[in-house]
Amino acid sequence: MLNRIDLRGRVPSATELRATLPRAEIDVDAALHQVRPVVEAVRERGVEAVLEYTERFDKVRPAGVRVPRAEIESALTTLDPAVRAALEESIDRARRVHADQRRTDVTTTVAEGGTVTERWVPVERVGLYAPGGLAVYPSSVVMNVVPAQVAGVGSLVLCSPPQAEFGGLPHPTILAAAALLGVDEVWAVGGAQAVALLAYGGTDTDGAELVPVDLVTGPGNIYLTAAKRLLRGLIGIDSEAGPTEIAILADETADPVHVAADLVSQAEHDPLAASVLVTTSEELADAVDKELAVRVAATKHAERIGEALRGKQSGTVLVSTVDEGLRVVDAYAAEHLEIQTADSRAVAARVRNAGAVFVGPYAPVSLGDYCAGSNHVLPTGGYARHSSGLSVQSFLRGIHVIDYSEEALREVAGKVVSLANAEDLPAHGEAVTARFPGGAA
Ligand code: HSO
Ligand code: ZN
Repeated sequence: MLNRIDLRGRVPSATELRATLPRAEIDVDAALHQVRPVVEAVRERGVEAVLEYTERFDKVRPAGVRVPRAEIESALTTLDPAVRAALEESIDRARRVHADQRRTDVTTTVAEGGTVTERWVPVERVGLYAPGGLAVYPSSVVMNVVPAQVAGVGSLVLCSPPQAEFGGLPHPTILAAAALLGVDEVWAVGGAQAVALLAYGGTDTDGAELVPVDLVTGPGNIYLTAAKRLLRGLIGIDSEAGPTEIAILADETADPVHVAADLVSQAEHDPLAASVLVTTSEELADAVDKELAVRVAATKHAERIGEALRGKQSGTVLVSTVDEGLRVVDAYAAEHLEIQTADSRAVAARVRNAGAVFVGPYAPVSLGDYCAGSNHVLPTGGYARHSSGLSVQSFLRGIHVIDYSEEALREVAGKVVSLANAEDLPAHGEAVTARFPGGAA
């Protein structure tokens, strides 16, 4: 079922590997052309333009965009108790993990009387996005809101697309998750319109104000990503999210049923999702293929899963050794990487590039999607080579505070002057010597 690439005995360099390995081609730049007029219209005409695009793209025209508080609260009262308990568990575990990510301010005494402090300050106002589309993601509300709250962000607004079947409100489970997390500002807007509204702000039909945000985080489709790329600078963004990916590094000790189930699980997101198996065992690869055929036929979203698994972005890579496998998965830099080998902990410890690593037979990606406590907003498309997933850090800025006494400045004055002169910027040096009219030395 999966395309097969045989690299046994001839694993190429990391650069060549990047070109060889299966990967979806997502052309965000092409989407920019479609998104630019939407962003412009929202900048010029605010909510009026938002409602027009909502009607066109979401096939519903709500009376307004801001979700009334009563709707958020009532979504919680109608929430299935089992889902409520699961969301509460997910929130609790995520809060515990993210609380440990908090940074403390650090002061370095560089010279006597001279200190530099790195002060961590939360971003003031943040817009969080929870997608609709093929599925609704209350879990993504948790994964965005928890680190922002732990970081101390004072003002949070959640956007999620309106759903025609819920009278133009976001999906009730999204609203219920917001209620559980204590988020009371929710706007029913999706896609590029949402990013534009968050960036420029706007006034709703009933006069409610959306105050522009400083940072937008959260995954979405290619149009949302294009809008983030377009508006980056005016707002900060998290890493651009592409279709989800799972890579599994497995040897002959792996259970083909587990491997197949996990490959299928992430393919469920999107026909463009990537499921990649890297294995030393041809027998395992064959057994996984067999198991995939059975599982795909039996599961609910067989059509998009089949498309994702057969797509050129998915496949099996055969390697001779686990070491070679590590080179392959490092070059691929998956959003999610499972290690299903003998001594999986030791192998996992050697991984350099991945959004998140899942160790051994009992840590499937679905656990991380919902209830491990880790964050599921992770770098895709090879971005794991240079970026991290969402964390408390994503919502903080480190400000350097420089505090020098007269004596501490005097001591280093000559060095500042020398460097200023070397750059032909003598006024820089003069800003120091002006403080010591009798000479610094
Ligand atoms: N696997 C997705 C997150 C998710 N899965 C949400 C289910 N719900 C991207 O990490
Ligand atoms: Zn998932």
